[in-house]
Amino acid sequence: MQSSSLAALKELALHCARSAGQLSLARMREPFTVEYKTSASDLVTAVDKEVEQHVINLILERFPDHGILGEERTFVGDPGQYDTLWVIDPIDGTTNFVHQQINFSVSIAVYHKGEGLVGAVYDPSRDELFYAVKGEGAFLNDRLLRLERHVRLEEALLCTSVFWNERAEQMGIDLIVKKLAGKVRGMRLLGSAALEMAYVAAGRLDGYVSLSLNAWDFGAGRIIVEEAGGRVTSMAGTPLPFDQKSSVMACNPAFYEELQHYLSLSESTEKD
Ligand code: 2AM
Ligand code: CA
Ligand code: CA
Ligand code: CA
Repeated sequence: MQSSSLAALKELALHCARSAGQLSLARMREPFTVEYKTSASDLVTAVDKEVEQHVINLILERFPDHGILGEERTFVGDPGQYDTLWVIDPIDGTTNFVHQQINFSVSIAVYHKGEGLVGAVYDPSRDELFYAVKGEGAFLNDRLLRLERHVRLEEALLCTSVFWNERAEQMGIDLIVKKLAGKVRGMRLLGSAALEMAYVAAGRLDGYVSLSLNAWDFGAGRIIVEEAGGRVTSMAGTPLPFDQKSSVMACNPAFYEELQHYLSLSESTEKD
């Protein structure tokens, strides 16, 4: 991948993130339909689908030979067949979009043969764009993000997304919420995994843990956290996969080993 094309990918990814965020803000002010996907706690709106289609159109206009893996599956084609794959979540935090009208984001990542090149997470309600380019660092708007502060686990502010369903206990929710919460300074739940990972890169949170996420949830956040100097793996310490759900931990490097050791205790449990 030549640097000129990396610059073109960055430019388009940032444009897509901003444009999608503006579209979701505009649509939020009008009535929109809300449907249940699998249950009353798993929502999708007409805006999720419209924004995903909008981003796909922007990408294919410029790069017709690229593939797209999006949560709403608006792209026709097998994402596994493309060297360059855009991994997108048009609205991450749909429940927040519907209920709070804040704390949601657009997540856009570009991968080439499995390597993360560009990640962008845009929070339109605060006009905050978190992004990173492989080897060029991570940024919040124009500010460089570096995780330089040494944080001990006891001093850490952690964030998690847990699913409050009947399978939560089986998936290890007790380990994360009851036991881990007792070891750290504080726990938060914001409801947008992409934004929570971006906040780890920005030092607003020291770590993020989830029992089960898809590639579109963590695709951009992983690149941004790593470029800021953080660590991102599954709770077992393995690289994150594209083709199946995975647990995710993203954190300040200072306590990565300690947190990973702690979380690996629940990694053998069944995933959603
Ligand atoms: P979404 O809003 O794009 O669906 C909420 O805690 C976070 O988890 C959000 O990032 C949300 O993404 C994601 N999420 C919601 N339901 C999920 C599920 N059943 N499995 C995995 N991730 C989910
Ligand atoms: Ca969803
Ligand atoms: Ca999501
Ligand atoms: Ca989504």
